[in-house]
Amino acid sequence: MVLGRGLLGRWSLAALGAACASSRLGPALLGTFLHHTDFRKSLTVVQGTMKIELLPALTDNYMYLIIDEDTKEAAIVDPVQPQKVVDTVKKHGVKLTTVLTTHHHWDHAGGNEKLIKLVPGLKVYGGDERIGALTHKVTHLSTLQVGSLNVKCLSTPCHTSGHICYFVSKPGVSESPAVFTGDTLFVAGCGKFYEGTAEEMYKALLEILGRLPPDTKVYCGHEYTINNLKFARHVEPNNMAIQEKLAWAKKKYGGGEPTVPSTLEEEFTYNPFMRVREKTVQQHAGETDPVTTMRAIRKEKDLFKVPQD
Ligand SMILES: N[C@@H](CCC(=O)N[C@@H](CS)C(=O)NCC(=O)O)C(=O)O
Ligand SMILES: [Zn+2]
Repeated sequence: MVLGRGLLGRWSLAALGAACASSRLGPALLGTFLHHTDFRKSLTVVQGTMKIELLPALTDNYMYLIIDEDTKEAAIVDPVQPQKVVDTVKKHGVKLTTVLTTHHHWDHAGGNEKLIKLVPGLKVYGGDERIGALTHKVTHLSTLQVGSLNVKCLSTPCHTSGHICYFVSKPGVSESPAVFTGDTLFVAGCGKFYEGTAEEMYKALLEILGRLPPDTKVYCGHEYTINNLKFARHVEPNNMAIQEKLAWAKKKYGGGEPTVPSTLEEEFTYNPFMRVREKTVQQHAGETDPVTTMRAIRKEKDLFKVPQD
């Protein structure tokens, strides 16, 4: 069972990587991938009166249903598999009003058009004209409401030029907030620089996301944690936080469970792209400046052969 999942995972990850930025190849591959999701369990995280259901999609994507328990209003992040979203909304008996799209790639935005047909009247937010069914274009620090929850849009261009992260909080409570980071920040990694620069990713990770409250829970666009941690270990072989998180992530993934969410505080301990100001990471890159270190380790990860341990 576990072996089967591993083999399928490796085969399909490579295919999805090739398809990621291509909107034409995406739908053709979609059908092939659907059954792989069966191995991956969903998970509900309760953060005060905000409830977040993680919905595995395709091979390694996540969709997130955000529920405001006070008003029973809900939003969905990156609904690439619309029928699964509709079924989950029904299960919870909530009213879906909002789509939050992180970026235009098909594995994130490719379900928008079908979803608005299934649920007419939805508001579709995003930061890029290339996003299907977009009704509300947002920019940096735009705000919106989902019931009594506040959503703040954070512009983080680099993976794509119109990428938006969504910071969700409940006013007047001490519960941790949440940030939906799409393909900007992953657990222990970051997105490829398809449409941006190392300067932009530095700003996104260290100056925008990195300055949110440290207990903010991080909900990212893909389950890439194990591969990311193997690269992190290559960059910092003596960092114990990486070794511990990798052992934990292997156990979780082996049981079909998500390794999401993390917290920003945790990311600063094991994510090499969040640690470009650290001497150990700079020394590995042979650099002395955080931005050139960011550029060097991203280039290195693009070519990194993940060990099969
Ligand atoms: N290398 C990815 C494969 C697919 C890929 O290239 N994904 C895009 C997003 S759709 C990306 O930005 N990946 C980040 C990375 O490879 O570090 C993996 O870790 O399995
Ligand atoms: Zn993606």
